[in-house]
Amino acid sequence: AKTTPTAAKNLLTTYDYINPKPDAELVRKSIVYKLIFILGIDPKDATPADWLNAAMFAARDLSTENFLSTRQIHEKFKKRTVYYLSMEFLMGRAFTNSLINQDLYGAFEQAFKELGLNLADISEQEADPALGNGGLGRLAACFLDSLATLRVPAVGYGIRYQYGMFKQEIVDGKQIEKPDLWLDNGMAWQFARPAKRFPVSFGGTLDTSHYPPRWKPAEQINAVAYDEIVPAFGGQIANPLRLWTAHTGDLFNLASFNEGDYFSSMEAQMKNETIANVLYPNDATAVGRELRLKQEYFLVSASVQDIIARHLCRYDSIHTLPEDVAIHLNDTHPVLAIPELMRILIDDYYLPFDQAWAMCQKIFSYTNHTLMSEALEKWSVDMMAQLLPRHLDIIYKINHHFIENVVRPQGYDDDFIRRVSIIEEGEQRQVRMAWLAVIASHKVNGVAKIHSDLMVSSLFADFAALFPERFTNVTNGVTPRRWIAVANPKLARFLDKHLGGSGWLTDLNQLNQLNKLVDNKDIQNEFANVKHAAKVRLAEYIQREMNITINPNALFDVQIKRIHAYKRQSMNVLHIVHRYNQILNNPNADWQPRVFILAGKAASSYNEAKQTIRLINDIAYFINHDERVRDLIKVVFIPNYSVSLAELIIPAADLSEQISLAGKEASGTSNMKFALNGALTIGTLDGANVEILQHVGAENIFIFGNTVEQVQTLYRNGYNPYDFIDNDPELAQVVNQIAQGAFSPDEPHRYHKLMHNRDEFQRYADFRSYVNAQAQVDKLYRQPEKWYRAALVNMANMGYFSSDRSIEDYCREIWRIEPVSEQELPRLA
Ligand code: H53
Repeated sequence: AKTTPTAAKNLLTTYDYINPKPDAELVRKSIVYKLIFILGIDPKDATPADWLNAAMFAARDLSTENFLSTRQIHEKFKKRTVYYLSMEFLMGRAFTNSLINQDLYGAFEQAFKELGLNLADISEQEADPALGNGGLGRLAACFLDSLATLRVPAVGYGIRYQYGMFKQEIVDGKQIEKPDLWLDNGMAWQFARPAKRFPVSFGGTLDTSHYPPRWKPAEQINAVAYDEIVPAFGGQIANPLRLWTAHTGDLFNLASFNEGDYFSSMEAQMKNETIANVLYPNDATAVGRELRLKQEYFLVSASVQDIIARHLCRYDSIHTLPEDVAIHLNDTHPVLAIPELMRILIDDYYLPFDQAWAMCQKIFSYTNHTLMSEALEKWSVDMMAQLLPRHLDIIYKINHHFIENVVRPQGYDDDFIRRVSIIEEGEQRQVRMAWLAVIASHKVNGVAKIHSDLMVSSLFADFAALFPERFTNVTNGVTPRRWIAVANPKLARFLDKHLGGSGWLTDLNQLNQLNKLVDNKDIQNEFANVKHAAKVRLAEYIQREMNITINPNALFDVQIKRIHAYKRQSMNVLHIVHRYNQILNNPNADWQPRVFILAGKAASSYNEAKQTIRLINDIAYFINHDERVRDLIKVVFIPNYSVSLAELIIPAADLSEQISLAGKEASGTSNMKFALNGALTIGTLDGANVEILQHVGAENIFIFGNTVEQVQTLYRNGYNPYDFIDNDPELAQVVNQIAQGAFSPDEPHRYHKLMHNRDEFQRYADFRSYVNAQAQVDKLYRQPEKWYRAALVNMANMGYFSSDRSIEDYCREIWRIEPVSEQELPRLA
């Protein structure tokens, strides 16, 4: 039972205890105090990492009151809350972001100066928590920033993986995966909550002789919470990101230990701790392994139990849950939350099935992030029966209810029923998680217009016939706090100056005002200087870390994202080699120097992606060492792509490569970050590129390649890559060079398969149009006035792509959530 001393109770119900903004002196004292009394380190002996930890504790103190009072406001006004469930959160470093969001950067900078240290260097010590793979995880992080900034009552739920995304090293051109020990230096930013723990059960048997059936699980482990503060920009509000870790201390078998059997004393403990151990390194591909299923259930079981506990603190009945709670499913990964909530409502609260189901349909909503069949999660019925027998039983009941009460009454035939059934029949029966998500949710959204349209016309066409009103679009967005203020401070100052203050940071449509300045030569030059400074900063990094010299006056052509065949990094390579050939053929022509920068990780089991990385590195080595090329081409593959590397690279880009095959990239989000930082896009009519084109105008973007319709026609007619290779001698030359070992003389056939596969993603069909678009890029870059004008137009029209707009859409159309109002905010003393 909780006991709250009266004095403390008063403290938490009045708001006058909120700190005034500290000055540099107070900050300095606080940092030194933390160093001595929290970390137990003598300032004389402190390393930069120690100073960082001390400063993070000091900064955390300054958001903790906001964090606690935000919770109080939500309780006091019974604010309907959205719970965002995601297997991935790619938060990036927390420290600088929190200082900027709380307007404390200046005070900390000054405090460190007085200590004889440099804030920027200290910030570099922070580990970048890579608890995600790519776009989906980073989107979740941008959304948390916007949710807090817009004062939306929201909690993120995820897993606190011991090992995040692996650390990528490049050895002899090949990707090597090393463990990422992000917790090694401590994690000052998170509060451990040892008292917040929920049991999570697995396996065992289901006794159906009772109603409700009794699940007798075979194992149980505890999920324990860690809370990370997500501070709003502009202070006052801070929301939690709650990350679960597996606690297995009670599984330690003291009896066997005492008998000297050390290994078996720890066996159960070790087996179960693996649950929160490591993130599966697959992006947009399903894995289908038992441990992954366990992880997914671990996340949702702990989160749903916590959500119900929070609800019952405010209301004395479970029946009000749908008024109080919205649960959002970030892709199918957390879809087991549906049968888990059903189980609790039926088995623990004795609700009838129909009533529990009606509640679920009000509570859940689901975002689909991909149409690619290999990414759609399906779990074998056998595996589920083993691991989660009660949940499988509930899924059968949901399916039965859906088919008998929804589908059949509308007169659909057996073939249709087979297609929409949650259970896929076949040699191995499987549970289709996306189907379950659609059937249980009141809203299902795609992440860009073209993707949402395709979702309704292809993947979910049958469901769209059943419930058309359920489907909607929310185009993705990115937070300008991280992607301008943190990543590109010089650009932020430029915008402050020309937009009359920093209002754009929370109202990105203000960038519109730049439209009237785009022809101003001084402003173009000023922006060109901002860009140049970012390019110098990146060039220094590449020199220092990779010992490669690049020229900051060259055009920086950048493709950074997960390595995946559909994203077509290998088509980028075709263009590089083609350009190399052209330069050798015609060395005295007036070539535009270019630096090709690529970065990204390949899933450990994805051979083609790993080969692509090796090819890029082989080509980089070969071309960078060919003296005939001089400085006209440089190729750099920067290892270990991460959020913090993106913060360094994106501001420095002139050209943003968004070249996926049309219809395959659901949205993309780096496309938005680049344009926001004044890079021009070369891209296909895919994902959010289509909307970027609409916003910036066709003169300010390089669009090429086949449309979705053309791609589908090619597939339908039996796509043959040689139709394109054989008809384009320059393409044939490039393909043959790579396939026959021009860049891998030690192993001539290394890339034969990569070049001569069935070209599933139609690189060869789009090659010529890509090369032509690249020629247009060179031409425009040679006219700096036109280029920087176009860059400014891009920035000016990016307002729509703020994640604040996305979150406003979700709140209005999907979650029906109201932010904390001005009146509900505590008054500052
Ligand atoms: O989600 C991004 C999209 C992007 C899409 C990506 C994604 C993942 O990162 C992981 C799994 C998945 O199904 C999709 O590939 O196009 O921008 C955020 O919506």
